[in-house]
Amino acid sequence: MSLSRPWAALLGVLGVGSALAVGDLVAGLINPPTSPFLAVGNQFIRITPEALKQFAIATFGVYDKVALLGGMAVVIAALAVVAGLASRRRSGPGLTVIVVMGLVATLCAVLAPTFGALDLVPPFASLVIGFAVFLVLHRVSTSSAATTRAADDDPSRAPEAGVARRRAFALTGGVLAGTVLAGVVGRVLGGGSAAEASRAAVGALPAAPTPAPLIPAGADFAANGTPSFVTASEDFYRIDTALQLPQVRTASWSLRIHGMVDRELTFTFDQLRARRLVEVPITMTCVSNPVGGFLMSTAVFTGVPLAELLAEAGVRPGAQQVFSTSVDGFTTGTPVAALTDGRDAMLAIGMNGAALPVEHGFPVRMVVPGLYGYVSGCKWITDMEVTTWAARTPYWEARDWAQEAPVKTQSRIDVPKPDARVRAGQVVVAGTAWAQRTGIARVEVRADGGRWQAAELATEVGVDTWRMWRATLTLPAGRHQLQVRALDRSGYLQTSVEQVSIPDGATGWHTVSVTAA
Ligand SMILES: Nc1nc2c(c(=O)[nH]1)N[C@H]1C(S)=C(S)[C@@H](COP(=O)(O)O)O[C@H]1N2
Ligand SMILES: [Mo]
Repeated sequence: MSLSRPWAALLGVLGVGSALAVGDLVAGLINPPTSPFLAVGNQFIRITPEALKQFAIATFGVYDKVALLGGMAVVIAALAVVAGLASRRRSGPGLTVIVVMGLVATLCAVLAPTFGALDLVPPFASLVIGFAVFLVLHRVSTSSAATTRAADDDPSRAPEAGVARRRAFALTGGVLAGTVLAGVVGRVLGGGSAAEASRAAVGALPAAPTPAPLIPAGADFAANGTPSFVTASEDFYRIDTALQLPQVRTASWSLRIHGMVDRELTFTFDQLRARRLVEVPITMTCVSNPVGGFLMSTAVFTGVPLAELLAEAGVRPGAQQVFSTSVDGFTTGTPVAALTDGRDAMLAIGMNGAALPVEHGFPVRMVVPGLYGYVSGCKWITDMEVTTWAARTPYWEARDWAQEAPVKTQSRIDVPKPDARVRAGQVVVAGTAWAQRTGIARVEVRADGGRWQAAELATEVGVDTWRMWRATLTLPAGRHQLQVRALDRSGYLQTSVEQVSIPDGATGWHTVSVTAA
């Protein structure tokens, strides 16, 4: 007996929906990131070609992940409706779609870099529940439709048809309610307060014996419109490949340092915290930061010097990179030289005086001044392998980004904003410049390709942090093009050659058009 179209579509949605909800619930109970929905999304991110990724970031910006999850939900819902509509007579087509989806989710689970056997449980539960729900609802519904049809011909069977119909409605309603409940509980369990609770328990950090120098009052020109010298942790930029924030508790966290070392070392969180800590203001920059962009921030990081840990482990001759792995499977490759040349490379446990925020890598991340984040800023770090470049290829290097990625000397105009209207005459122009490891020597601005004029520099905090600048330009009424360039202490003048971010960081002079009136 054939089901009505809306009813068949509803069964398709319930079959697939119950599978997803149960998958989330089971994952929530054992390991939230293994939710089949997220596992598929994460696999999608890993295999997306670089060009599509850049397009998604350009189009959706920080909402790229919301867009991905929303797009997936739409595609899955459409498939579910089609599966239901194709099953108006027999359950075969719908069951096939559910099995294929279950197998795809299982495959994505297996392909995850963090895969463990237990991760098979959520997709398996999804498959079994989705299959059973669809099969049973389909049976009950088709038999109800058949008795209703029979009652049309033989009115004496009307009570029987009524019972069958009520049974089908009750069961379907029950499944709907169960699906919503499982989905909500799964979301709550997976939402992750585990790390927040652990972070709260860490409480205040021990006072670092070498506290960060107090940031001098003249370190920024925030009053003129530049960012504040230290970025509030909530405003610190963020780059994550994972769809969901890893939830790590200090109690179950450990770090292993191994590979080309004399002694393999393992640390618990308490052991790290008990070591000599340093507190250093460091500017972090993303290689994807376009000229004039804002994918950079500055914080005072508290942590354990990496040079000390590596000296204890004893790095063997021939080692080239420290290949770090996050609990979410993300990897970075940092040149050994950058970790041992005296700069403030550290395993950070604190940021701006508090324990590391969950979104910035709680409980421990790597921070290396002077290198872009993708080769140095491994968050939720759990493993460091001292090795060669040939032996291991880190996450972004496998996607055509450069192996060596020192932060390039750059500068940016923060005010006036692009296309701003300013009052003709004396106009204050202010912004940010950076030349990590060497420091900024001079910043110059000009209008309309005219004479370069030296800007006033804010008080220097260190060579590994950004430096604010300001200048006053005379702009007659009309449209003007403002430009900035930096000269660093090595004598390098910021290039005017325009280059995009990939493979090793954007270059060019930041140019802003304004109208004076
Ligand atoms: N586990 C993990 N660590 C990571 C990343 C990531 O996606 N996952 N992104 C890297 C990149 S590209 C940058 S620029 C920095 C950004 O650090 P933030 O999010 O704290 O600003 O983290 C790095 N560490
Ligand atoms: Mo980045």
